[in-house]
Amino acid sequence: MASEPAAAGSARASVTDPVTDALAVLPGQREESPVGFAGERGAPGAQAPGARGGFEAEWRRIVAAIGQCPTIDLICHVTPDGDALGSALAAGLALRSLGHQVRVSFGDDPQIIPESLSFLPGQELIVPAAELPDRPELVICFDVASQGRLGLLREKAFAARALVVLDHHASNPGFGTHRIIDPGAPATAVLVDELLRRLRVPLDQEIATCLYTGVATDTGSFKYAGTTPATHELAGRLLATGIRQDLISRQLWDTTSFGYLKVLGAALERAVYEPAAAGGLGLVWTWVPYQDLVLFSVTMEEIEGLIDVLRKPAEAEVALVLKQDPDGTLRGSCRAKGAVDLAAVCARLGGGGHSFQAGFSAREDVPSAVARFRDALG
Ligand SMILES: [Mn+2]
Repeated sequence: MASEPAAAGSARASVTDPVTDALAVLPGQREESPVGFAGERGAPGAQAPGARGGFEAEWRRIVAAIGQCPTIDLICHVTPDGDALGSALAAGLALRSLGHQVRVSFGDDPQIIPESLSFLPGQELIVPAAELPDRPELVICFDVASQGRLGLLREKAFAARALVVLDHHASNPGFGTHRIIDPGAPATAVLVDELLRRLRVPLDQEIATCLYTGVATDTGSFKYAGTTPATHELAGRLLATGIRQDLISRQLWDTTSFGYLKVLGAALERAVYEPAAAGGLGLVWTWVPYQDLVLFSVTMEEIEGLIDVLRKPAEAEVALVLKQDPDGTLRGSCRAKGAVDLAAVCARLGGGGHSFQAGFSAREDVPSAVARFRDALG
């Protein structure tokens, strides 16, 4: 069902030469005057810092803080996904174009950029966590749902003169000196788009590629419930720069190694269906032993998408995959279809996330971890 690149390319032949490697930067058309904000805000559940007016005042504080700082550090959460890294890089490229000195970083050592995100522009801005100063001027963090997700950069972020938090996780406890935490936004990249409009930075292909990756990642390619007319309006503006969303999508979702197929096969073979779990709504779970990853030369990030296969059965409301780290720690990823709030379930297990998509980690054997998850489901 994936569209062929030639066909998709020819549909936009006036903008992009289909033969060109579309992920490379082309001299793009620029939107000269960013126009009125279409309004992601006000979605049900949107809270702190309150009504639209609260966001407005906070946005002004943030824009003012940015204007006063020649050097800005942009950080995203550890083990970054497309929304985290795409948001930080888009902001980095934009702020660089305004003449700021920018560094992009995240608190892992070593820093591993998932292969599926290797096409993201602006990676020359990324520096190791150790290269950030101990007391930065201004830190903006993207998609960081809790202080712990800052990893090695936690201390430096809190030592900054100003710490701006742009996030869309409902579970975010609220930290930093400036913050926009908007659960009504389907991706942090949506908030970056608004920041760029307020800074009057036009979208170019590099920035659009980063933002598109963020929005597409967190909306499951515009499939999840958080996707709104405004999300599609944003996607339209991003595509209008001439980016090749067909190649971005293939890279994000439709490219794996052969080894991944073998790990997936073994995980599916191991899958268990528990009809009585989640109050009779049903649970499908499986696990991936670390030795499978070694055997088939597959990385932990390559199996991120495994949960999306496991959540397909109509019989179960909830799906869970436990992935074993080299040290034996189990990382649980779970998905629900709307009847169970997994943010609350995983909070009981010391984790967090969104209502339909959340995670936790456990230092125990697989049966114990599954039993605790089953109990947390109620
Ligand atoms: Mn996100």
